[in-house]
Order: sequence, then C-alpha cells, then structure tokens
Amino acid sequence: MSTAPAVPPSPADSDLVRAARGLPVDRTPVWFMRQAGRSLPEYRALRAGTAMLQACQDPDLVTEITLQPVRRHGVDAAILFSDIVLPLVVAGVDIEIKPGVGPVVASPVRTVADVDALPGLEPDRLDFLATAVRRLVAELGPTPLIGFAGAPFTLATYLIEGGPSKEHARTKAFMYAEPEAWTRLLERLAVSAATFLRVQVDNGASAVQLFDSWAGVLSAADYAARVLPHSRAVFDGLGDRERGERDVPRVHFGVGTGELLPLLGDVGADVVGVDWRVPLDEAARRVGPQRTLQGNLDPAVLLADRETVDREVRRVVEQGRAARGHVFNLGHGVLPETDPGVLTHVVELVHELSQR
Ligand code: 1CP
Repeated sequence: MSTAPAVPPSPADSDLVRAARGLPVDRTPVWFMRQAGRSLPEYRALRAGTAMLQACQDPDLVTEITLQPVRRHGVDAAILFSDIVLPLVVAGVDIEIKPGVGPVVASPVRTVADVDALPGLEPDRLDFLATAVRRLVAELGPTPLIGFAGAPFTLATYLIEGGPSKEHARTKAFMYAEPEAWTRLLERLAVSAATFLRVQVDNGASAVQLFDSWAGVLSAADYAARVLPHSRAVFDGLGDRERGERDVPRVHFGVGTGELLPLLGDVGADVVGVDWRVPLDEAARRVGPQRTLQGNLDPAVLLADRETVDREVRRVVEQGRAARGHVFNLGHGVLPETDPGVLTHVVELVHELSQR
C-alpha cells in the first residue's frame, strides 16, 4: 500500500488542461460555448428581471449561472458567465445588451476623436469579477474554470457598427481609411482585454479563451497585417510564460476562419477553436502539429434526430484524433432552442467514445 498522502485532484491535472497542453488524457474533455444561457430553464428563471449586463456584474448570479451547466451536463469545464463587451461597459462606454439582438452601442466609434475619447479600463473596477472567479474556483474543485475576453477586432466591430452586423462593412472601411486610428483603437482594446484576462487568471481561472468571433470576414493578408498583432498583444499581456507568469492554456477561436487557421495559432494559442466548416483532420493539417484543436460539431446538428446527433459526434471524435490533442465543443455557441437533454447526452457519448 502506498503511504503517500492523498493529493486532491487539481484543475491543473484535468483532462481539459492536459488536452490543451497536448498531454495524454483519460477521456476527451468536452464543454460547450454558450453552455450557460437560454437553453437552460434554470438560467431563464434566475435571469428573470435582471438585465444581462447587470447580471454579469453580480458575483452571486455569475457564480450560480456559471455552475448550472456543470451540474446539469457534467461538462469538463465551466466558462465564466460574462460577455465580451463587459470590459467596455465597466470602463464607462454606453452599451446595452438588447434581448434577442445583442450588444448595442449608444455612440458608435466613427472618427479618430471617438477613438481617443474611449475610456480605459481601471483594474480596481473589476472587484466583482475577482470575487466571482474566486468563489467559482472554490465551488468547482477539480473542474477547471475557463476565463475569456473578446479579441480587439471583434470588439471593434461592435463599437464601429454600433451593434451586431453581418458584413462588417463600416468596420472594414474604417480599417482601410483610418489606419492610424484603427491601430490605436485595437491597441486600446488589447490592453483592456489583457486586464480583464489577468484578473481572471490571478484569481484562479485555469485556461483562457480569446473570442475573435467575426475575424473570418477578413482576408488572410488583412488579418495578418491589421489584426493579428493586436490579438497577440492580448496573450502577451498575460505575462512571460517562460518565467511561469500566468502560464495557463490559451484558446483562440473565430467563426468562418478556414482560411485563417494557419495564422490563428501564431497569435500565441495552445488551442485553436474551429467552426463546423472545416473537418478537424483537415484543420489539423492547416494549424500544424504544435496546437490542440477545439470543436467542431455544428450547433444545428443538436436540433436533429438522435441518430444524426450520434453519427456526427462520432465523426468529430474520430477526426479529432488527427490533432495533437482535442477538446470537444460545438463549432459556435449553443442555439437557444436546443434541448438540454441532448447536450447531456453528447457529453456522455464523447466520454464513452474516447475512454482509454
Ligand atoms: O456559457 C457561456 O458561453 C458564457 C457566456 C457568454 C460568452 C462566452 C456570453 C453570455 N457571451 C459570450 C461571448 C460573446 N458575446 C461573444 C463571443 C462568442 C460568440 O461568438 O458567440 C460574442 C460575439 C458576444 C456578443 C453578444 N452578446 C451577442 C452576439 C450578437 C451578434 O453579433 O450576433 C449576444 C446575443 C450577446 C448577449 C449574450 N451574451 C451572453 C448571453 C447569455 C447573451 C444573451 C443575453 C440575453 O438573452 O439576454
């Protein structure tokens, strides 16, 4: 019999963190983007009467909403309940999240002067975040908490367009017409994203994800020259990994990024998130052997019959074996009309298919 004292399992040894670092795992870890949210009746009940951005700043609500999908589905990670626009809101930018629409900006950024007038994010305004993360880490025990922030480009689309948009034409026009103001805007957004992430890691988050959801609207050349350096600055802002500063796995994700996949890892990520458009074996070729992949079941598949769900989950698990490591996820967020029972089933099936 071993006499070594029992060491409690730590999130640093979890399958999620190990897969992200390219280490062997017991089972393929699985979590879902937007796993907390409108697909859960317990979320709708808790959120009733509280505006989204108010809920994000209430440590009790953040803790409870973040834990809901972990309890219900047995996912391998929690993701902080927050929003990519929150650092801007906390800094004092007038933004509202309109139900059924998304973030709406009262005074969109349209000129150089607008860029210069944007307030910076003071870390001491993030006490609510530090409190929520510390509570969550205590409650979660061995389950890792993923912290996140919005990447500079995707945040810039909301600031410039004034709200959700499909083509992001105003954003691109600003990028081409005002290159200096563009650089200044993305630099400032990178600083506030890094501040937001540092608070999460310093209080115990085990991994971070940078959401550049709309980067796929750019050509690879524009992405490389005008966006990538600013996303890299966010990860660099976490500190010097060689010296062990905030050395947690970094995930980088965007939608429609098939053409950008070779670049996405270069930003400083351990894990590249892939949407459903590119199969994971092909994505592994594009990203290269130095990165783990995350994804990539089409969220719409979860609305289909059970046979289709099972077949597609099997395919994703199989194709994920081509990567140095695989974190199972959807290719984008859970659709609100998804039956939560199907999500629980997917977690069980991924675990069963990947059990060593
Ligand atoms: O469980 C989780 O995943 C954590 C919660 C989370 C995350 C990671 C929320 C809560 N928002 C986000 C990130 C986020 N927010 C992204 C990146 C991820 C993605 O691509 O989906 C983006 C683009 C946003 C912006 C945003 N906020 C939108 C999209 C609008 C558009 O342009 O299409 C929307 C609808 C919101 C509101 C929002 N954020 C989160 C929730 C639960 C909601 C809905 C709130 C409500 O219905 O009142």
